[in-house]
Amino acid sequence: MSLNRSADCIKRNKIFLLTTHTSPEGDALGSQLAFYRLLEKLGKQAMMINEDPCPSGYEFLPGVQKIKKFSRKAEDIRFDCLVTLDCADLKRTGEVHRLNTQAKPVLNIDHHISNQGFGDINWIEPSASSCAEMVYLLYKKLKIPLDKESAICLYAGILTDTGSFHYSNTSALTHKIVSHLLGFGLDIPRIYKYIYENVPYQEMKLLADILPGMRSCAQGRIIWFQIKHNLLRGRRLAFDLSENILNFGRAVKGVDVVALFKENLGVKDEIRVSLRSHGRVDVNKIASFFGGGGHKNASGTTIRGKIDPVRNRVLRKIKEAL
Ligand SMILES: [Mn+2]
Repeated sequence: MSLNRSADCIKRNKIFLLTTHTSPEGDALGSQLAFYRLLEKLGKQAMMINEDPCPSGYEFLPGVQKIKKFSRKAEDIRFDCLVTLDCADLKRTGEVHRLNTQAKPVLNIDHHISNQGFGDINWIEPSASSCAEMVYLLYKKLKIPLDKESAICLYAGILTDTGSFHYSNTSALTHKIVSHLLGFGLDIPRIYKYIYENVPYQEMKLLADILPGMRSCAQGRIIWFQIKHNLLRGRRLAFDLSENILNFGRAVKGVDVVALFKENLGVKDEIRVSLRSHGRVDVNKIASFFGGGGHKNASGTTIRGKIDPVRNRVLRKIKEAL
């Protein structure tokens, strides 16, 4: 299995560039930082470069200040292997994959079912709750002892990707791993508070402004929201606004699919679509139809066009799948 090949790849190479997806969240940053520590413990050289900065809710993660922001100047950096974590395709890294000017081997470690295996070495585990769970297995495989710092990073990844252990991706193995991580004396209430209960007042007001726009269709089986770009006005948010809106929709009685349509800030006529399902509808299939992907119960895509026609096309597709 590809865990072995990933372990071999790590042993074989000396200098690594680690990256993850744009708009990074707990699993992206947690698995990247834990992987970085694993390399450090093996005496390897590594650097971390991401397209987007770390949201302030994750600034407590140990080592996060070592992550550099992508810049074209980095184009002459040298490495033996590019590692992508939690990225369903290479585009999800933003511009960072362009740093691989010498076409060095790509190690692709991910748990998205839509991942087509763009790497030279691919370890794709759709049954894993999170990429962090996979990085934990690498620690085991390479017999690298965990420490409190790596445990915090892995815990943050698993916590966020399982919706605090209530999504269907939460397995017995997930809890077994978490049980081991808790042995390092993690301050659970503090971690939870940093990630989920740390919303600046003005940002919570923003959420409160969007919620009245909630709409339902298909006899309440679809709930949808939209965010027009003038609402955000280029603000960098400290919390995951989209995730909070989607969670709100998930809680509605009788809902099968929640959809969020967000006008992208940087690019005109580009809509980011996020989908969540309670399990009856495979939203990875719907996102894949529109060129995106993800998981069966959580997926997303970016579609060119104006928000109204894009929304109508996607809602029609969801209705077909109900
Ligand atoms: Mn993930």
